[in-house]
Amino acid sequence: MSKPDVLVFAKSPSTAVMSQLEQQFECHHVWQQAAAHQNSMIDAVGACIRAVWTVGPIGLDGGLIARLPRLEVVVVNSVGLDKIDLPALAARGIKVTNTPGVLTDDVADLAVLLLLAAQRRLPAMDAYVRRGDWAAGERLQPAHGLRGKTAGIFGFGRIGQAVAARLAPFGMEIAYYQPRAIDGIATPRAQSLLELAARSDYLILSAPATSATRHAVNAEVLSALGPQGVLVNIARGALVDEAALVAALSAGRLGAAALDVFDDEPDVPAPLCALPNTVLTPHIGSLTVETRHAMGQLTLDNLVAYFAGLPLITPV
Ligand code: 8YV
Repeated sequence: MSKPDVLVFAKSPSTAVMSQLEQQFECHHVWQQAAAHQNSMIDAVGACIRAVWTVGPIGLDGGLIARLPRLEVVVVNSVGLDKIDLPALAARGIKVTNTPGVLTDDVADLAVLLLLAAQRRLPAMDAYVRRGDWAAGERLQPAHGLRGKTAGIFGFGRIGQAVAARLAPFGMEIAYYQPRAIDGIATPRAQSLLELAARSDYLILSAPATSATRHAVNAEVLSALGPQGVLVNIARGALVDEAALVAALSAGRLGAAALDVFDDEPDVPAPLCALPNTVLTPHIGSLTVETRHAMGQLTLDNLVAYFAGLPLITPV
C-alpha cells in the first residue's frame, strides 16, 4: 500500500521523530526548499497531499488550504493555533491536532526565568562583569526582590496555572484574568485585564492570540502596571501593542519588559533592542531537547492514529 503524502512545513529537531515520519509517510519537505521555490513545489505536489505538518509560527492559511484538494488532516507541532485557518478547515471537515500539555513545564519555566532576569537585571549585571566595571569599582544600584509582590497572569490555562505554581513559592501573591472564571480554584480573578495590571507588580501573558486579545496590552494597561512594573510575554506578540510598549518603557511609565514573542517574528523592533530595561529571547519557550521531542512525537502519533483509523490523541 502506498504511503500517505504529507506536506511538511517545518522540521522537528528530534531526529527520532523525523526518521519515523520518513518511514511511515511520503514526505514533501517544504522547509528544505529556498523560499522562492516553495510555491512551485506546493503546486507540483498539492493534488496528492492528504496531510499537512506545520507549526504555530508558520501556520496554514486559507489560500494554501484551497490548493490542497485532497487534504484530510492537519497536524500542528505547537499548541498555539492563531495562524491556522480553523474555519476554512472546519468547512471542509478537515481534522486538526496540536500539542497541548507536553510543553507546559518548559514554557512556564521560561516565564519565571524572564521575570527573574528582568527584575534582577541579569543582562545588565552580566555585562557589568564582562566589561570590567566590577573590577573598576563602578557603582551598582540594588534591584527589587520578588517576595511580597503580586504577579498577575493574563490567561489562566495550563501554562498560566503552571507559572502561578512556580511563582507562589517565591512568596508572591497571584491573581489572574481571563474572561471565563475557573471554578474551584483559590486564585483571585480580576474583573478585567486593566484591573489585573493595576493590582499587579508583574503582568505575565499566557493567553492565546485571538481577535479579542489583539493589542489587549495597550498604553492604558502598561501605565496601570506602572513605573516599577514588569511585563513578561511568553504567549504571542500580538497581545501587546509594541509601539505603546516602547513608548512606556522609554518614558519610564513601565519598569521593564521581558519578551519571548513578538508581533512580527523574527523582526524585533529596534527600539526594544536598544532599551536597557528589556530582556529579549527568540521564541524559545518550548525549545528544549526533551520538549521538542515530546511535541514532535505527539504530532507524529496523531498523524499515525488518523491514518490507522484510530481516535486522534489531541484533536482541536
Ligand atoms: C512554537 C509555540 O510553536 O507551541 C506554540 O504555540 O509558540 C512554540 O512551541 C515552536 O516554535 C514550534 O516550533
